[in-house]
Amino acid sequence: MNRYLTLAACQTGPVQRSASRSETVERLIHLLERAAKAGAELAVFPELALTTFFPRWALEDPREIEGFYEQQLPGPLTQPLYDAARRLKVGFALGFAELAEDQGRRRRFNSMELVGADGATIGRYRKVHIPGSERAEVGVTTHLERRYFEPGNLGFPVYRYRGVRIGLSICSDRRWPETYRMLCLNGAQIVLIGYNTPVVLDEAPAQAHLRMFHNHLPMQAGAYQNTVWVAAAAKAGLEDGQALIGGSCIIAPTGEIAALALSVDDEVVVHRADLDLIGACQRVNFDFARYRRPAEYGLIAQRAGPLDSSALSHGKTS
Ligand code: CDT
Repeated sequence: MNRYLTLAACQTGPVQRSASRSETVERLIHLLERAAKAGAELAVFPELALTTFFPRWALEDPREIEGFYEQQLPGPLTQPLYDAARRLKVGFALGFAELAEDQGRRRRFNSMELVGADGATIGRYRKVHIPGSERAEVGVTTHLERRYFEPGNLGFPVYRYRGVRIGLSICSDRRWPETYRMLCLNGAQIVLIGYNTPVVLDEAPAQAHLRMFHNHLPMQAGAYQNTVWVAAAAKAGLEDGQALIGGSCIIAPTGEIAALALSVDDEVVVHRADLDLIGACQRVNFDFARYRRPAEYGLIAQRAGPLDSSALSHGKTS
């Protein structure tokens, strides 16, 4: 018999700088209620879901900067979301800015927490691929994530939720094949992703029309090549003057988009994920034991470098 887990990608519209944590948490609870009503068993919220995407600014005031981070999850202002998970019996993954204490040193990570249907924390992921710069260049609106976060140090952990193996990943991570590869080699059956992607990056304005294509392309490829379900939630819309793409979606191990958000506002997309599709897709294309050729990959690695006609001649058939 097939096994299923019903997934919800809970996209949010913009979270303006003026919004209080309590207001934002109320919005997230409302989305979780909508997800539960649609039959969802596990929901994903965006990257940095509790605040505006503050790395768009070169902030200087340490107290102001600290206000964007969570020192404790759940804390007094976020506890109602964890209570809602328990009340609704729906787990969630939540992106947030993490201020961690490590051997007397304060460390900042762009993190995502997985919470069970009982409202208890299951585990955490810290974003590995931190894009952008540390310093704003004059005349260039730079994506400044490296000013605020260090690369994650937890690797690519996989956690169990209702017996299903769940991996987490954050925004820029979704563009890297390594993310899906590592999570799936670690056993993930579902990858949950949160993101904030500007429509226009001043470093690459000519690619603005490709932003949605480049959003879905790596997630569909990652799902297909690793035979995994992907659920991805955007923070979308015009946030503090910067437009963020939507396109939240649920992607099958076939690489097909099974459900897609249509707005750039608060929206829930739901799909009942058939977990047996993972094995079916593996058997067709990626049965490692039968089809993988690690010895041949080793040869290719040795040959990498200046083009060598003697190496090429090995491949000749005549
Ligand atoms: N938040 C995040 O990682 N955003 C990046 C865009 C900036 S790349 C300089 C993304 O991959 O969508």
